[in-house]
Amino acid sequence: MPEAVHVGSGKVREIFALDDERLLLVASDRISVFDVVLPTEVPDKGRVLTGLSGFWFVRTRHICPNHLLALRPDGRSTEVQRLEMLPIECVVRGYLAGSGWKDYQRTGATSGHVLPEGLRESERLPEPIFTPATKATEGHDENITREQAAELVGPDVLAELEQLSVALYRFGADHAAARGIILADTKFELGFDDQRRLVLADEVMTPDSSRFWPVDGYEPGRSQPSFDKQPVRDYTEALGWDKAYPGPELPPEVVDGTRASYIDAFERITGVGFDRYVEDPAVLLR
Ligand code: Q0Z
Repeated sequence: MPEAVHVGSGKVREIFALDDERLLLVASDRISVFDVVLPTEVPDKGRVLTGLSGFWFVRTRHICPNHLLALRPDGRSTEVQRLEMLPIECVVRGYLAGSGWKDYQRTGATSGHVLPEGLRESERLPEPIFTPATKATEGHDENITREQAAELVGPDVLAELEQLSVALYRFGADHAAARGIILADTKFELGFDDQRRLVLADEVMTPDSSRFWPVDGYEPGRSQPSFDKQPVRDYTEALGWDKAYPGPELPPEVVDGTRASYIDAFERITGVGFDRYVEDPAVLLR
């Protein structure tokens, strides 16, 4: 793409500059599991993630403006408004999992939210909580207290981020629950536009930025299977892989099962057939 300058890579996405005001985000079909990108791709995964983000961007405009300018006909790339990104991740948790569960077991709290006693792993929280995290360039994001977050963005911006993030999560979790998917937690990234307004950016409520669990079989007291990546986790664990680079190749039946799970999540949440989306991605934005 000669008109675009590559400016960054994530584990599974690439970012290009189109001009001073616009970026191009491209979602590949790469998949990471236990933080390692595997050598085998899952066809259409990038389209699923791009379509889901686009769906949420259009449907959450009443809560918060966002960076989306255009969804490209390939279904896996978006043109977005270039922002001054904030240095924190806006995590919202409706259920107790991952680092939130670890913090709670150690201290009874996470990011300064003191939680009721006796909660079990994966249990639904009385109310969704905002648990900001730092952005690690290498390795894992680290949960921070609201005092630390306020030092990074200022108390007024932090209060606004919390209110927006919780409102976005409630909207997404309610929508997903009605379609058989628990949105256990999710991570938002926001930035300032040229008028210092807060704008929602990056990817939104996708399986790569969130925990999606099937409602069927949900049971607190244990970790929950991932809606999308469980076939890959099960296969790689059964191999006895040590979760270090490089990861194993995936056999075709694991690739097919994983692809089907991503497409199932896409179709449940958007209500649009995936084949229709591939034909004309703009169907999602209507
Ligand atoms: C997002 C990332 C990706 C690698 C920068 N609208 C924006 N304005 C300015 N910066 C960004 C955005 Cl979305 C921005 N990232 C995360 C995305 C590949 C890293 F696709 N980095």
